[in-house]
Amino acid sequence: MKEKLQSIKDKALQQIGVAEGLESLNDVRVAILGKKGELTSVLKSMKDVAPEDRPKVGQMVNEVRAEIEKVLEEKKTAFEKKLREEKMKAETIDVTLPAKKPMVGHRHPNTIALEEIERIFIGMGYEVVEGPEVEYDYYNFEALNIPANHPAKDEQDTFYINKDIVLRTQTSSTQVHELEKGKLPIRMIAPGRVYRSDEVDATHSPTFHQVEGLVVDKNVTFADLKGTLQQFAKEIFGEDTKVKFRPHHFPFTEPSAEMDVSCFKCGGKGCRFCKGEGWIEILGCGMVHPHVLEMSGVNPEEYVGFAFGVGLERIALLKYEIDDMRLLYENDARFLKQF
Ligand code: 2NL
Repeated sequence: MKEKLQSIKDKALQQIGVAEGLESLNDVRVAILGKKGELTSVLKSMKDVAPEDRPKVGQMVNEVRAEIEKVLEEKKTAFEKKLREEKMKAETIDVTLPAKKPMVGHRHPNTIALEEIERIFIGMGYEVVEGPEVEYDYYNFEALNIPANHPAKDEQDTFYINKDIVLRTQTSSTQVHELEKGKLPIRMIAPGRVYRSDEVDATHSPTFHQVEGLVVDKNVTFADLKGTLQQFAKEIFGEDTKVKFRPHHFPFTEPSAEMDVSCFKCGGKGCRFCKGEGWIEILGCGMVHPHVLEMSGVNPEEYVGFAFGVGLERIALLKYEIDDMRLLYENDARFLKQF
């Protein structure tokens, strides 16, 4: 019996020694210690052992079992350690690898143009004031000398929230609010989004942006208006830019004018860019109509004002030589990153 146990033990230890992995180790365990294993069958055959020898044989079996289990467990731990190390090695992260570069955003051409315009006027002592895009008909039309049934209301057809409330067609409404506050003098620009009931094409959009300017003080003249806008044109289009004022009509200014700038591509000789004209129309302006001042509680005998309105998209399109306004609203990053 002793020899048999010794041979089972030797065989087990030999098999454990050559086992190549957890699976073959488990096969050894089943073959020796399992329900139908060799050592188990020795225990089952105890009935054939003389009763007086049973305790001794039982003890021997237990010792052999304990020995095999110990070696099995050691080998199993070693295999698991090796597996864990291999896994760690395979999964290491190289923290020194350069990270993926995030996409860096970019200012929209409209924003670049607006910030440039704001910088110019802030430099001349103007304040930047923003106002609501949803306005009373009164502030958008009536207070600007455009009463019901005035033909200019047709030209500036907009979106009505109801019969008294509209989406503003010009940022002048913001300036009317400032006039009503009665804090004079005023030197401000009002940038922002405006709305018109227009079909989309290369030069029109139902929503676009305007920057309007307003100066109200004592002794302001048309010469101040001209000097201010000439300075603005030089700063935005270059020092050599000339300006030209053509008489025009707006209901809210009198007299009114449109200002052209000499073509900054050809210097005024005429080219494809200015369609051979040598001049490019840039904005509308004029002396604030006395009735407009009066309606907002400013005494036109005491105060005078000048005002102007410029389309932001118009400036952006010209400055960056973009030939279709729709490109500004499509948000195609390939287009936007060029500016
Ligand atoms: C244009 C050019 C303009 C004004 C806007 C203005 C504002 C007040 C009083 C008087 Cl509060 N005028 N703004 C003046 C002249 C031209 O915009 O093409 N508008 C349709």
